[in-house]
Amino acid sequence: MKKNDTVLFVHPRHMSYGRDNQVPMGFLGLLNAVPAPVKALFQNEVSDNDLRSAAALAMDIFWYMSLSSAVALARRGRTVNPSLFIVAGGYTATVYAAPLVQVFDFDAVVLGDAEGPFPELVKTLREAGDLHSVPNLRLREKVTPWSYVLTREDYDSFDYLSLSRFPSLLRLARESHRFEGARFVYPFLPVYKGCIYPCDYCYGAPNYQKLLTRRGVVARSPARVLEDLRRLEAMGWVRRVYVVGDFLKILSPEYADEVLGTTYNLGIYYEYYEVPRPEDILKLAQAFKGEKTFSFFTGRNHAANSVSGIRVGEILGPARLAKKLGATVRINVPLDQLRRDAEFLAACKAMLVNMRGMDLVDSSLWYLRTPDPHGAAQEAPQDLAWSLDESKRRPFSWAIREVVVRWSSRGEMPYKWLWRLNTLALKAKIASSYYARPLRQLLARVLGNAAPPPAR
Ligand code: B12
Ligand code: SF4
Repeated sequence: MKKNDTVLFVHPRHMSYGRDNQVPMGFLGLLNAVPAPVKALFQNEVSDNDLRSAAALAMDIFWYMSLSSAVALARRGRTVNPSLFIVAGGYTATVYAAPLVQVFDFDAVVLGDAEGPFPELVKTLREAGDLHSVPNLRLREKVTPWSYVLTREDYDSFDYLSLSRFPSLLRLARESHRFEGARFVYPFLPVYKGCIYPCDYCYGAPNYQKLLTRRGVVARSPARVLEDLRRLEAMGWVRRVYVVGDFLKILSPEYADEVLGTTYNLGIYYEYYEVPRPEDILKLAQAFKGEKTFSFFTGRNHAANSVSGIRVGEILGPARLAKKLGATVRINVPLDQLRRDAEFLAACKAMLVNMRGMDLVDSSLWYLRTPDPHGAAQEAPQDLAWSLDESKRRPFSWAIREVVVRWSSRGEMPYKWLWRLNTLALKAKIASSYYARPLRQLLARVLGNAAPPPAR
């Protein structure tokens, strides 16, 4: 790699998912830390010329839905520019590191935390050094020691918020803050990585996190989080910040007090992983002066079940308090659980009549391939074929989502209507699933069939 060569950062298209504008926080952190000229693009912006003039192509394969697009872009990159160095990182890249370098066109995958290894990789490439000295690398013929683990010091020193190196994301982000409402583009606040809950369907769970990053929970210092919030405030155009990670529950009360013991001229979107105490709602409502959205999980998502049961009923109390404080309330229901769990279905139906003015969100479980003791997907070849296929699939709901996402980004009213319609549709889904079972039983009895077909 020559001294002035560019590293092309590309966020791959999520084939089966209409939310390409969500970019992993870590991608931005690495982009801002790389000691080389960079260009950052969404996949649909990449031209052959970009690929030809770059020395390295770096992609996140964080969510599995980007897998097939990333593989296709790597192929295109290799064809257009055979000497291009192609590298990926993120949860899904880690799990599929071996096939990505052995079967597809990737030269390297950074395993686990990349804050240390990735800038070092770029430096080594620029100096034409020996890649085997860079930790956490899956290369074609070798795995370098997986010795880098993110520390608080490194976490604090990284900048996960600056968008100056990614102009198209900056434009989208600014647009998304023209209106009220949680549009989920930017900024996601980095507070901690990992998780304490043992949800067996999530890479955040301690046993999987250990396999995929070799560590437990790591948090930034509260002073650094506070500094980031002040930075966002100073930008002027940022109306709200997204906190996806219930630090009130997962980190110490002192930590929360240090971050929230002041006020911010910002709004907040916050996901509670467990039923919050009233003070956990009040603290946030007092600290953030702008618009607020509080999101509550029921069922088997975000620890609610693995820790303490379904708790649909318990969520309504805190949700009402949040509403009273002027927040938009989102109740997340894993609709796929309704099919399997009659008790949960009954609890959800009872909840419907009590959630006036609250939004309902489908939080069905998402795909995860179990990592083996080396952090690789078990039964990798079959899994990979399945994942590639799955990440290419474009269900009908994808098309609807594409249209809706575009429409809702046009203004305040379409966005509000979108949520109302979505809530109505999901309510209807719960109610109809609830009545489908007794109806099927009745039908079976009328038709004289002793064994009714099982509920789907
Ligand atoms: C925060 C979060 C989100 C946020 C992401 C915010 C953001 N912009 O980063 C939001 C809410 C947007 C989100 C959405 C979704 N998420 Co999510 N999310 C998480 C969560 C809770 C934490 C992720 C985290 O800690 N990031 C920390 C940051 C700082 O680091 P990082 O971004 O991981 O980046 C590091 C590495 O990944 C790597 N890396 C990343 N990019 C690159 C690029 C290169 C070139 C390199 C070298 C390295 C690299 O290096 C970085 C530095 O170390 C995890 C669960 C968990 N506790 O881990 C689930 C998780 C990652 N999400 C998951 C899923 C499935 C989803 C959704 C599909 C769910 C949904 N209902 O919509 C969507 C998909 C969004 C999309 N558009 O595609 C799954 C992923 C499983 C999988 N294999 O796909 C997880 C593991 C949860 C689960 N249930 O299993 N999520
Ligand atoms: S609480 Fe959420 S982030 Fe933590 S392990 Fe469970 S699903 Fe993953």
